[in-house]
Amino acid sequence: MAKVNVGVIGLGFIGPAHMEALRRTGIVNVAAFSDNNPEVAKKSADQLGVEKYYTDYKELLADPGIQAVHVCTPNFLHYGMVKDALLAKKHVICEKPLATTAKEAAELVELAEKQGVANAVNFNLRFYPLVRQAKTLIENGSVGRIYAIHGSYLQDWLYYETDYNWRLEPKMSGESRAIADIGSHWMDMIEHVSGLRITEVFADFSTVHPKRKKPAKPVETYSGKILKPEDYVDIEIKTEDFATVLFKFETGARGVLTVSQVSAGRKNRLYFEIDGAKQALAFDSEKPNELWVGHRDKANETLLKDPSLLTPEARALASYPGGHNEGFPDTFKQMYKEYYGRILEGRPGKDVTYATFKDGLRELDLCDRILESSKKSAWVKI
Ligand code: SOE
Repeated sequence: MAKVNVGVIGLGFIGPAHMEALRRTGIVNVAAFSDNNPEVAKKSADQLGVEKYYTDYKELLADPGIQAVHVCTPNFLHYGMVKDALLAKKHVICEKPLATTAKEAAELVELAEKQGVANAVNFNLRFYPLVRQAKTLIENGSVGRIYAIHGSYLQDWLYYETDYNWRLEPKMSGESRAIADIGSHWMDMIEHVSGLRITEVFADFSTVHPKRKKPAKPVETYSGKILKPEDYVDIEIKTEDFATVLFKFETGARGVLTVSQVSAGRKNRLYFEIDGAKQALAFDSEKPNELWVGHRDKANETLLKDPSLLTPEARALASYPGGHNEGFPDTFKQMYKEYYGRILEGRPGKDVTYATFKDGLRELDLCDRILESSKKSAWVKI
């Protein structure tokens, strides 16, 4: 069976997650990876069972056997690497954000269209089966007119002032942090699910730790090391740990989002609730195999992920029978099945539900306006 030869650029914590999911699609050959740290590259080649690896991503892009690449490096490297990959006529999946500025993202959207290659931004959370169930219930009229959309995305991995990561440094991550890093997932998901476009935002940011202690040694995301007090240096922090955003949608519906990376006990919890004229829907990524359905005139319901009970569109994203839970890693697999399936069908990027570079640009535009609103403390139109 034909397979697409794929290369992954940048390992860290998310690169291997991409590689594992790619292998589970059954239609991709993870042919190579690159990481600029020779020790990491050598150790990873053995651990991940990938024979061919590079320490310069440009050599991977020059490999004629590589048809598609995933960019999984820190945010500030995305623009240059994606541009080089597009110029090499590779299909590209880029971890969010597409770039650190909307201007750079717009250039990549145009170049990807010119090159005629498949392009995606890794908003993988769209691919939970019950998120797709919510989307199709709204599309088929079961929810009715949407009054309001509210929710949150809460984490605690930056809870202490000694928690440190490259995402805290605007030069590497961009001017917004919590909103751009995880608020973007929530906004992408609710525009995708509801079909409504955000038209105005009012944002309030809070930097809970205006000073953080940066370890003198490099620390991988999510794998903090026990260091001694003298191993830290003080760094001034200006990006947001916590944010609330009010939304107006094109139909007059309203919304509100809370984003936090300092909420103890919430490890990586995305939650939304959509209030409709006929019923309400709620999704909680800590319980991704359940969809809550709220009613005024009868008992509320909890739909468990069971393909036989799902709409055809949602059923397509469930690989296991009812009661066999699917979660975060499966969302990558389902996204890549669609992305690479279209390539093998000879119609890259056609009839897709994954987030394209255009959607990646949308998120950067929204984040820029939210940042502007937080500075002005005023409503800002999109
Ligand atoms: C850190 O906040 C992070 O790894 C994000 O960068 C990812 O996009 C999110 O899926 C999980 O948390």
